[in-house]
Amino acid sequence: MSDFTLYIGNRAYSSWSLRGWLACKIAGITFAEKAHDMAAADWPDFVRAASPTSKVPVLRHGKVLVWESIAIGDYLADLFPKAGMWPNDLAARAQARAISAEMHAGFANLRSSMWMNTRRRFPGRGRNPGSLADIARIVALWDETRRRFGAGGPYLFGSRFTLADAMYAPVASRFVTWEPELSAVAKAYVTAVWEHPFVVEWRKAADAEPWTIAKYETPGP
Ligand SMILES: N[C@@H](CCC(=O)N[C@@H](CS)C(=O)NCC(=O)O)C(=O)O
Repeated sequence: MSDFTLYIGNRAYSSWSLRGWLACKIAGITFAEKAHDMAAADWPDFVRAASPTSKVPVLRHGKVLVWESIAIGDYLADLFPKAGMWPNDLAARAQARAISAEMHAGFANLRSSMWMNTRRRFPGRGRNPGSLADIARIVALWDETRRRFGAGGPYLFGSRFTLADAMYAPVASRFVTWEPELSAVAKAYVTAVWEHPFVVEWRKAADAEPWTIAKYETPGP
């Protein structure tokens, strides 16, 4: 039996859950998934029992509990150094950590105006000065990272899908849903992430999920 359990919310909407789940997949571990509907009446009980912050994802590994998506990635990268979860080259690794931290800490306007819904398309919606400024910064950092470190493959650091890609996978999903204007490099990167086998597996599981949350199902005014 697996010694790892990952607690997550709705696969269609929970972008942080996707990041933690991708970290587990990149690490190559076998893990149990405990998913729960964030709109269910007993969600507060579920999340309070699972997580010290009442947020998901949370990874339990035996007696070790790790919360915060970025910390889950780092824990697994320390545990499995051969998995290559961060790039090996020091400059690339610094870039990967910096852009991952930037994602973890920022882009609040994009996150609130263009939420993740892997099942839906709202082309052209969600655009406002704040979300467009966040998108411009993300496109700039993707363009720069791909140009400096991306040779040899379609991901931010080339052929290997790293924790930095895991951090930005929900953004790629948002861009599929909301279809903002993107550079050619950013468009190609979105397609590569959307078609990555781990992301396809997550999307299929999201499609099969019986839960919907009404406020994430329409694009708003
Ligand atoms: N900074 C946290 C964010 C986690 C987070 O906000 N998770 C959301 C789901 S995507 C959550 O659990 N929200 C609790 C709730 O809605 O009750 C991380 O990186 O894991």
